[in-house]
Amino acid sequence: MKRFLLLVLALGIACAPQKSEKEQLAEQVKQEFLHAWNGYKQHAWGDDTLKPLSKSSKNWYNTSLLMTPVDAFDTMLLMGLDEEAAEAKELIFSELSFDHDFFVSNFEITIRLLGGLLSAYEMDGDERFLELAEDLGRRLLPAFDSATGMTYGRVNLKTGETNWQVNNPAEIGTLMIEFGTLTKHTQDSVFYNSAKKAMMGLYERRSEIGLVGTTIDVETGEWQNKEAHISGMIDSYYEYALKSWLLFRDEDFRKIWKAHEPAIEKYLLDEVASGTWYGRANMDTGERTATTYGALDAFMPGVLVLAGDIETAEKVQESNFKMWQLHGIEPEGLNYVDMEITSAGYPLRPENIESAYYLYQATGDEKYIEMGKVMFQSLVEYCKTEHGYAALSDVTTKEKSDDMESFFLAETLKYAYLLFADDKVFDLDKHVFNTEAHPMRID
Ligand code: DMJ
Repeated sequence: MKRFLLLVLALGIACAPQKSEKEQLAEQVKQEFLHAWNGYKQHAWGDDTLKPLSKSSKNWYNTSLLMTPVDAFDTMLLMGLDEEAAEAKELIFSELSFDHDFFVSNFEITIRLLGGLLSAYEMDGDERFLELAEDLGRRLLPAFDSATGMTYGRVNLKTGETNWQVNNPAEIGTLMIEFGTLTKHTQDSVFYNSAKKAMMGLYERRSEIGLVGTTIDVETGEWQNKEAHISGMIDSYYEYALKSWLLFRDEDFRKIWKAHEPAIEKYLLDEVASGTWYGRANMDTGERTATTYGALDAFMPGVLVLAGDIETAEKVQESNFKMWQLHGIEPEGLNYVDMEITSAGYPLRPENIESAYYLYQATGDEKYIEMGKVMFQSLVEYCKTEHGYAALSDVTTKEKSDDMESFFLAETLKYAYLLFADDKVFDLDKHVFNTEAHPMRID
């Protein structure tokens, strides 16, 4: 009898479902998320972000706007971290107020906080998230008050004063998903219409060859810097043109994307010996101005997947991964012709892993899991600290800096988790991610 029981036990163990490598990786990402969140809890609770080396905290402005908890909340829900989500929620409802007399970045506050509150509302259903989002949205509206409809970069949350008249396409054109979703839930069209007007204002000022530059005066509509690229200061304008169409099915957004897509391919896409990259060019002539690429540019394969151009997406992602492997973790800037670093930091950015996630969703090719695994493991190896995760000031020396951006929890670990997790965890076909990885439901 005893022998029989032992046999049954042994068979039971042998038949117990083994966790696949992907499931194990997803679990590891979740544990690393918890490690980073616990660092925030221990040393930065109630403030905007954790300073992981000095074990302290910092605020963006003179009062905390709870950047990390709001940005991280929907990742917790996706990971099934219900206890952590409940404590973040309690903190948000007891502490978060936007009634402050200081200027904020309209773009950053929109993508991180407005986006975070709206996805929290859609996923959790608590009306208080929507109330906060609406209050914030109304306080940001004065930023749209310019002669062209394009937004000022900074707005005072209490007085509605604005400044930062010379703004850039990313900050003007990365508001539609959040303000459009706010209209959907409040039925007040002012949000959708304002964000659309800002985006159309930019689109109407594209060059004859279909590109936009780096900075523009929102009162005069004159371009101040005419360098075109897909990097920081322009990047998510293109992302939002396509995604706004997918989310709202408004043909005007498709028109914007379709006007820019061929120009980006013709003048910015660059096939050289080291791979396929995006360079920089003059927006009027298309003449190459620089061959620099970097961590921020790495978002493009993800957008190309949504646009249906898998072939280009795959080629650029090969280059993205090459950039990552050059020093074991990607630099902020790289000259892709001589492969020399132009900017050595790594602030825990998500874009490379994000693109691997989209490509895996589209192709099912295991090589994207392998890429994600390498990227995730190097994050753990080089950026993990005793009390969280730290940015690198130099990817060649791996020297750390005292900073853990909220997008590490909102985006980097979310995309890593979703790349490895079971498909049932999240349905990409029914959502559009804002540029801070906050999912908005398509319906
Ligand atoms: C995030 O705030 C967003 O992804 C934005 O579009 C670009 N910068 C960071 C991540 O790199």
